[in-house]
Amino acid sequence: MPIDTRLKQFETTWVPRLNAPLQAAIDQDSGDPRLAEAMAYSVMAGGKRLRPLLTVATLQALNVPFDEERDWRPVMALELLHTYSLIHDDLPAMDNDDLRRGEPTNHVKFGAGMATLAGDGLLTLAFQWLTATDLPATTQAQLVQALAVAAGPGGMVAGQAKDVQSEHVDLPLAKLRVLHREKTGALLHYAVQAGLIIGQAPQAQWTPYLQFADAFGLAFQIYDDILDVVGTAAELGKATQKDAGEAKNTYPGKLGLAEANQALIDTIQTGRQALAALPAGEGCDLLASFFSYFDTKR
Ligand code: GRG
Repeated sequence: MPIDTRLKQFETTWVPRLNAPLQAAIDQDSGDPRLAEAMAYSVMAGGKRLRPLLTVATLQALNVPFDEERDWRPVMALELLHTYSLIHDDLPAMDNDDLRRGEPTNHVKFGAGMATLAGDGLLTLAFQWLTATDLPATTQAQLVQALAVAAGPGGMVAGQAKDVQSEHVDLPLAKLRVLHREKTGALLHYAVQAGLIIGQAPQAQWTPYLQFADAFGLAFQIYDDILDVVGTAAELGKATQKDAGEAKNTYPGKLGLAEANQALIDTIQTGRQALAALPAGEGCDLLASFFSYFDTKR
């Protein structure tokens, strides 16, 4: 099966299944209707669910069946946390964006105070959901620890702090890499790690999965930067070197568009090589299919 078909089939099956209980679960766990509305507004706004999909795919690669009752909340916790990061990133005090996924941002709709609280609520609820499960207590503790490391001041928040400080600074590529790894890569790393923890895979088996996750995270960042420079995927062929040069703290800004594209291709190759260490089969092919998110045909 072509890898993009495999990914599309996986999304068609799993995105509706992961989404179905969300609204009711957020309502049930919120003590204030307006807060619940603000939280659900962004969670239900049409995100790709990339991170929980990676967790479910990792469980499939481990041949661990998904138990709705036990696994849904811990798996979706990461989507709550990801949504918090987007809401806070859009706030007037940060990027001050009016639109996200083509709709008014949370603070435009609910005001900056309520948007801040919606983000706070989602961040906290994520950790509640990691422990709202019959998984063993040690597994729950591992999930809490790993997500705190990925999302906190040693991970995503550190990346965001570097981003805030570098607005008018031309970063060298090595520093840009660290910023991206923390800001975006850490949560994608955790998405796969969560599958390994929930699936209770022995740590001796983790390395190729996490190498795949880190290659995927880096490819995601390079691709996001390329799209930032060239606009939509349909316009990829039309971007010029001048466009790339104007976007300073991006991979195309540092490397030029052609070299950034080559770095994307090389990174995908590294991720595929990591997966080659896993037992061949459906699960392994499914993880590889995630690379079809990136259009490298330029
Ligand atoms: C505010 C602490 C704090 C952190 C914010 C993740 C982040 C840090 C900011 C988002 C800025 C941004 C656009 C980063 C690029 C990578 C990224 C996270 C893109 C959005 O992820 P997708 O494509 O989004 O998975 P959807 O909309 O599908 O959920």
